[in-house]
Amino acid sequence: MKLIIATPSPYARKVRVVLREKNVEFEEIIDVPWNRDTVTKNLNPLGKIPILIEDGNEPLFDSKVIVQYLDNLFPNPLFYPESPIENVGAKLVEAVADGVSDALVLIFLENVRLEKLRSGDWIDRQATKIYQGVKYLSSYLGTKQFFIGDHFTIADISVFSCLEYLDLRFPRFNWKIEHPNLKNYWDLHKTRQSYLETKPEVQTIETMKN
Ligand SMILES: N[C@@H](CCC(=O)N[C@@H](CS)C(=O)NCC(=O)O)C(=O)O
Repeated sequence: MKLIIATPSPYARKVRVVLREKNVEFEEIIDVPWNRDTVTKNLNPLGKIPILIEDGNEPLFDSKVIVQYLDNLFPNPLFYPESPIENVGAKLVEAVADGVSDALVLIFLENVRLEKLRSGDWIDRQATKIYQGVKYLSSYLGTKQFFIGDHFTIADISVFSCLEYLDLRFPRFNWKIEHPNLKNYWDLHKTRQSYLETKPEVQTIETMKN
């Protein structure tokens, strides 16, 4: 099994963490999906990582699709809970965390454009999604140790990936001060081995000319 990733990507990180937690052997292939020579365009019509490659199978893409497939293939431990209430809760938290990451990516890309082409209104619009999304996550968590019930699910992995990506791309938002319960949660989980092994690392990408 091979997983195509980008080192800063919060979406790729979700899958990288899940594969480690499930003890699945796999090879990580690092790509830069924004560059002209990316391998993604031949494997995913949307040109995005993560992409899971298995001999004899079609490439799989989208972190949610890949993690659900991995849960079916290697159900121990399960990251999408079986109980309908917990299952939908985990997906809702994942949707918000991924949505915050989407807004962070859009701000990052806007800032890669030539300065005269950048839109402050667009950046502000995305920033609002980030502030509101993190506020929602903070209130969903409350004083719990895990987002869903008392176990580690895709909700936790998505939020953790999103928060550390936020530190990388949007450090002006100090969520640790703004939402102390998220800071406590982050402190509690930050030494998890699968997190330590997948910390986001910046990549250099080609500048967009227009
Ligand atoms: N919904 C997708 C999002 C994946 C995504 O946006 N990946 C980014 C990297 S962080 C990408 O490859 N972007 C390249 C592009 O949009 O051209 C998922 O969960 O996998």
